[in-house]
Amino acid sequence: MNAKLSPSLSHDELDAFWMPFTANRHFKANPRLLERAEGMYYWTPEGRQILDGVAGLWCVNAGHGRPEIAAAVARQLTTMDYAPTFQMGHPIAFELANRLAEIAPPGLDRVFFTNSGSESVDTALKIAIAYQRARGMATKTRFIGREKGYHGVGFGGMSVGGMVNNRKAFATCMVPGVDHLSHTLDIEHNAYSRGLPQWGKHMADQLESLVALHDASTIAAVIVEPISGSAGVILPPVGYLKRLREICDKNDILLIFDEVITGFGRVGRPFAAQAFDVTPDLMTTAKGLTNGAIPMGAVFAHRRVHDAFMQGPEHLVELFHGYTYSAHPAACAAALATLDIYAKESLLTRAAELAPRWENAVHSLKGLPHVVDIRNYGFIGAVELEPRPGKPATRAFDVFLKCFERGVMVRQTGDTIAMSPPLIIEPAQMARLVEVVGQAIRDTP
Ligand code: PXG
Repeated sequence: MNAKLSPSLSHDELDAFWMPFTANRHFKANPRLLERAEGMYYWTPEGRQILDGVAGLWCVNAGHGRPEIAAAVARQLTTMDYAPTFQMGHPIAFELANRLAEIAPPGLDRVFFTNSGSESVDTALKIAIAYQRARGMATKTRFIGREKGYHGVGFGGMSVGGMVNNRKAFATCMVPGVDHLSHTLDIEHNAYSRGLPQWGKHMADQLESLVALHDASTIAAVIVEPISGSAGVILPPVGYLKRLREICDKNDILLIFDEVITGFGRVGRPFAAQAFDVTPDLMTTAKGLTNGAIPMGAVFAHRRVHDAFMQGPEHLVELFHGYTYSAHPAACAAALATLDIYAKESLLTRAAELAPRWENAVHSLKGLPHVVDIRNYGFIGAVELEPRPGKPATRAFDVFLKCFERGVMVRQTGDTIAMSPPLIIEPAQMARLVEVVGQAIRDTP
């Protein structure tokens, strides 16, 4: 344990780390430090126990501190710390790709490794463009994203994403040729839906309008999160994703599902594609792939997409793309150990079994002051609060802070409180999580 990470960490010691997606000045005036983690809990340097209501950041699906993962990584690092995957290979990279293909949606059995969700998204976008060119459709270069979408922070992901604060400072640097569908959040029609909202399938028809506007011959791919996470948990209306699939098929456009948060059991199946019975052509993942223990991402490509590249002279590189750490041995070891845990403990389907209980727990917050909507699916829950007039996001931020003071970690985004616990959560912990969130909402004016 790091002796310096103590309650007495001074303000000066906090300055050097420019923290990501953080109100740095506020944080450094009121630091919230985590020092140790096991199972469903974190502990602060002062020894306070914090119930993890968000699986770290939607990634620690099997719970914290799994010794099997630590042992596999340690073993791998002492056996072979690093090996390149450019024109070379190591056995566990192939083993992992095969294991992932086994749980993938039908046909998505070709796997490209990255180090994060953002890299997975940019990789998928590049594969989409290069695929269209490889099959002689080089004019198909546009992307269609969606408002409120989050696809990481690379230039590609930012451009297809639709979260204004993530875009506005970089507005002049957007990838050209991107248009956006409307988001599907409609509280007026769908407030307090349990699971997927019934209303709103027709919103997918907007894709027809965008195709008519730009022409199918210019569009490479549509990218959406099956369930938007970062924007505050936005669910697809029943039939919406199927309709997107139909329109993509009709117009020869690739469909990319960004499953960075929905992947690896979050929605009660290995992937949302299976939960919603809609198979994309490309699927981006990260986070739960290694239980958050080692950074890693993976893009699943349909075999048809992959095979379009496998032409021309065999000694030539087919896709000029990849990372020094693609399929890093330590990450492969972490992912294999994680998949073993998921299989042994049936974690990839546990959220489906416990979804009714989770749904009831989350919806018990209905009727509390300022609550205007509650949304849930699998082990995902969100409470939407009415914004304070002229001060958006401050109410939910105060609720987040109160929860942390009282021993529960949730995520705040805008005026939404999001919950996405490790998939090992027990009913008593669900009750505790929701009770603390409820009390914090009651006590926040
Ligand atoms: N796609 C999706 C759908 C994501 O949710 C990324 C891509 C990017 O992944 P990396 O590994 O590059 O961060 C994400 C990341 C939140 C939250 O509070 C969600 C993410 C990251 C940080 C916070 O909901 N998701």
